[in-house]
Order: sequence, then C-alpha cells, then structure tokens
Amino acid sequence: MSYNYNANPGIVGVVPAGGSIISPGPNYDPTAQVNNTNAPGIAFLWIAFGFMVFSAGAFFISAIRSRTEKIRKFSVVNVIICSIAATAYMSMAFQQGYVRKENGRQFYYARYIDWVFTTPLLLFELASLAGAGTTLTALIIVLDVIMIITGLFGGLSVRRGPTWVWFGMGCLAFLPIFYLIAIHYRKFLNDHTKRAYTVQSFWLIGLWLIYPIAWGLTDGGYIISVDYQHLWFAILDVLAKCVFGAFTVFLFRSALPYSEGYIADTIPDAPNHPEIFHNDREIAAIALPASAYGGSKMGRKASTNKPPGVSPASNSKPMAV
Ligand code: RET
Repeated sequence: MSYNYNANPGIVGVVPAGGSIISPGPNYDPTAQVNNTNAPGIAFLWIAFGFMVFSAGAFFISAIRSRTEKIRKFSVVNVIICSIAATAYMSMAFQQGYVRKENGRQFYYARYIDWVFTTPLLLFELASLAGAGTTLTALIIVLDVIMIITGLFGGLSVRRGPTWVWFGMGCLAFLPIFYLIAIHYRKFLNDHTKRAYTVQSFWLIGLWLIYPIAWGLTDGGYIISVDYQHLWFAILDVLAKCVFGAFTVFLFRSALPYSEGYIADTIPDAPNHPEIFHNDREIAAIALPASAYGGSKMGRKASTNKPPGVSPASNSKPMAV
C-alpha cells in the first residue's frame, strides 16, 4: 500500500506507509549550508575522534595496570566504547555513514550504529556497578537497543507522522530504563558502591535526557544545522563516554571490586588479597558454605574451605587498587 505525498505538505510523489524511502522532495537542496557538514562540522568531528582515541588509550592502560578482574573489566568495557565511537567519528569526519533526506539534509546513520553498541555497554557498566544481576541487565539493554533503533527509524522517516511516532516509541522505551536506573537498581547497592553509583546514575540520566531533545532539534525536526548537530552530539558523546568512563574507572576505582553484587563479605579479609581473588564469584565458590547454595550435601564444608593465604582476620579495609 502506498500513500500520496500530498497529504504531507512539502513532499510530492509516492512513498510506502512507513515513509522510510529517502527520495528528493520539492525542497530538496543538497547544497544548502544547513544541510551539510562544513569546515566547522568537520573540525568538531575530528576533535571528538581525538577525545575517543585518547580515552580508549587511557582506559587500555588502566586495563593493563588493573590488579583485579573487576577493574580490568570496567576498563576494557570503556576501551570498547571509545574505540567504537572513534570509528563512527572517523567515518563521519570522512563524510561517510550518511544518507540524504527528502530535503537534502545529511542524516548520519553512523551515529546510531555507534549508539546501538555503546549505549548497551554504558548501561552494562552501570548495572554491573549496582550489582543488578543478569536478568535486569538484559532487560535494560534490550529496551535501550529498541530506543536507539526507534531513533534510527524516526530519523530515516520521510513523512512527519512516522518520525514522531517512532520518537514517542523511543521515549516510551526510555521510561523503564529511567526507572530501573533511578530507583530499582539502587536496591542492590552496598556501602562501598553507593556513592559511586549515585554520582554515576545522576550523571548518566541527566546527560541521556538531553539526547532526545537534541534529536528533536536535529534529525527529527531539522531545526539545528548539521554543523551544530555535530557540535552538540560531540559534546554529549564525550561527556557520556570519555568523562563518564573516567569517573567510573579512575575516580571510583576503589569501589569497583565491590561491584556486581559484592558477596565476599563472607571472608572479611578477602578484599586485601586481590592477587588471589580475581572476583567475588571465585571467593564465593571457595568460601560459602553449602547451605548458601540451598543446602546441597555436595557443597564444601564451610570450616575447611579457607583458600590459601587468607587470614581469618576480620578487618574489612577497602581493597588496595
Ligand atoms: C533517541 C530518539 C528516540 C527517543 C530517545 C532517544 C534517546 C537517545 C539516547 C541516546 C544516548 C546516547 C549516548 C551515546 C553515547 O555516548 C534515540 C535520540 C529517548 C538517550 C549516551
């Protein structure tokens, strides 16, 4: 089934119901300055690329220097996030990864390819810090991927109706994400992760709320020029990736060993032995009595399962990292 463009002012011709065919309308002007990336836009893109490469390098060094598996994991996640973003920024700076909309405006789908991989990793990072567990982490990731894909389809839509319906659908997916981060995940926090999570979750929500607004003014509503679109998204992306990651990995480094639902409290001295304990699952497997797994008779006895090198001292000083 197809619709007449005349129902949509400014567009002539025929498009399918979803309106996702990118075809020239009467206002098609691929030469207009506002529809294109000019010298300033290219500069913004390369600067953002530089931030991403630099940050990926810093997180890589952090990963190499990590003494515990958890810190290593957070560092590596950030290496991946910044490397993917660097790739996307390079493609955009080289004027690739875009299509032209019905009015001739560049639409950079490369941005969405970046986000569909990096935003789940950012949420994975926050969910891990909270100790949210596999199921609720999977849920937030799926909702997030749906949110980004709605932005992509909204941006690809020629007809205004589908554009904003997609946008509404994306906002709908954002609501439970918001709820999980702001309220539900907090239930899993422990004394060591509370401060780090509180700062990081506020920071993430505050920044992420700006994205749909920026989208409405750029890929959705064509109000801001393509050059300024690059500037605003570059600022947001550097804050949401490089600065957010630096806070997690450097500022809150000492909280990370207590992430992922810290259960090593069963051996109070364990955090002082990062050289032995790579993560608290290993500690749990060695240390917890069988009853902790539901009372199976096949479990180890609590009294005989002290791992080597761990004193029974009951101090629980934060781990040196
Ligand atoms: C879209 C449009 C549809 C509705 C909503 C959106 C939200 C996007 C967000 C993007 C976050 C991107 C980040 C990038 C990393 O650096 C897709 C714009 C709600 C929140 C954090």
